[in-house]
Amino acid sequence: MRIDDVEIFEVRLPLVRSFETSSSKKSSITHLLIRVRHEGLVGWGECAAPVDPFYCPETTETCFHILRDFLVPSMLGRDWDSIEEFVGFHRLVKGNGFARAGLEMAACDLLSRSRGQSLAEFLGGTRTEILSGVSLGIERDHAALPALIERYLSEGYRRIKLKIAPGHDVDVVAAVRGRFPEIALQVDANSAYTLEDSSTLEALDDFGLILIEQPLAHDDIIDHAQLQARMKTPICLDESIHSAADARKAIEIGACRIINIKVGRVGGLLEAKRIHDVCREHGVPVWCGGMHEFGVGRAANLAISSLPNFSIPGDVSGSDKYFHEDVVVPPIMAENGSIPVPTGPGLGITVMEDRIRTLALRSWSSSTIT
Ligand code: OSB
Ligand code: MG
Repeated sequence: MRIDDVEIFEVRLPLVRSFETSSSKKSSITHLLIRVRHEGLVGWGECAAPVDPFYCPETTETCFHILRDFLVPSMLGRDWDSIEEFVGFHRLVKGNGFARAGLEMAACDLLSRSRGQSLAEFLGGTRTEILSGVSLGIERDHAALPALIERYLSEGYRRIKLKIAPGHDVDVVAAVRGRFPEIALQVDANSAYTLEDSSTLEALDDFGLILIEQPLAHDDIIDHAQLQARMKTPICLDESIHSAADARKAIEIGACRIINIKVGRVGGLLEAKRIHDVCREHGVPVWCGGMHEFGVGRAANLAISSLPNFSIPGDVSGSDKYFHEDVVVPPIMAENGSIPVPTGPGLGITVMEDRIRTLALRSWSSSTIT
């Protein structure tokens, strides 16, 4: 395989409902879509870094820079036979997982398409549908939250995730649990607390939560291990895990009992699969997190979620939870809290290329490299 040219498109879609976390508030999503071509075959990838550095250090802008100036030039026109070999072209690039993942996703789409395989098959997936949950942002209007939860439950979603932040935690969880005693419920702090807040976090043990996601710093596992030793509720790490080595260390020191895998955060599908495998060896379940992906990244999330150890519902919801109109057809939709894993070649979706070209706020083509 060989990639002859690459195009990058910056696309913004308004969110159906604005989304607030302990670290940011958004009413639209801006991601990079990456088109790679080999002869008559096209592959697509999505770079799902946020516009701001409040979830992780990368942003849309850093991804554009790293792709254009480093990742694309180091692989363009070179031959490769496997994804292992492809990612090897970028082994000197430190960090920048979202940028690497976007290009690797396009390469995986291209390679699996050329083999007539679905991406899920290519990755060794076994599930034909994935269990779907929803992630709800911080709702300042507390009265609106029950109706919102009711709506997603009635649509069949398997579990509800609430964002928490200091001053918006135990009371909110207690109210939701009081109103919905039986539902599968979990919370995500996006690293808003420190060990000094242990008593607040320990109070969350009373609500039968499936897990508490990333309560402490984005770059910590040591304090998480201390906190986990004091809490019954499993800690799930998101921001702190960037590789299979990170996952192994976090599990070995007892920093978490569950891991959230995001393809972008960990630098691509290959590393996501390695994390899945390490967790499986240690008896640690995983689930697929989300970054409000468009249909391209969402299709990749479905493919990785088809691996056997993705045994608890993830944050990959139907496209209609996020956008009025997506960039792929047909839009990826949940039914009764499940989403079918695409079976067509590659990502198994049809990318609306004309729409992407029309929407692009900015684009770049490798054919401009001289
Ligand atoms: O921490 O899981 C997170 C969205 C953006 C950045 C970080 C997170 C999230 C979500 C939304 O929780 C997940 C989704 O529905 O795509
Ligand atoms: Mg999270």
